Amino acid sequence: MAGDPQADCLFCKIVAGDVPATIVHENDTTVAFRDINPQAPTHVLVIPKAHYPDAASLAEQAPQLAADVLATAGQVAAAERVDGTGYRIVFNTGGGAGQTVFHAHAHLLGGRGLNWPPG
Ligand code: DGP
Repeated sequence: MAGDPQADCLFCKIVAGDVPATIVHENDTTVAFRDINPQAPTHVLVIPKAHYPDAASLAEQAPQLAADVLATAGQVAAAERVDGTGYRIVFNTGGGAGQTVFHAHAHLLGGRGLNWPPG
């Protein structure tokens, strides 16, 4: 069923506590943890606890949960004190765009200058 945990999903394992992560924020529906390969001084991944393979399917099938992910990202940005200088929220969607983990996640990037367009 949509949203159910997937046994072979790394981020479902982080949600379950079966894979360790540096969690910076958690609520009933979302978890935020530091990226293992940070691309900025603040690089936090914000995920829904439920499994959806990408941002588009999340928004289509669970729009309130997509909103929760964005709200959590904003709260983490404030807690990390990058809200004043600006930050970026990125959803890589599809392998051609660099998505490697197929559990929807927002990259929250901040703490340095961010170029546009992104690479
Ligand atoms: P993407 O390439 O957009 O699918 O982003 C996946 C991100 O997940 C990537 O920046 C690296 C991060 N990542 C991969 N494995 C782990 C892990 O085991 N722990 C943590 N904290 N991050 C991971």
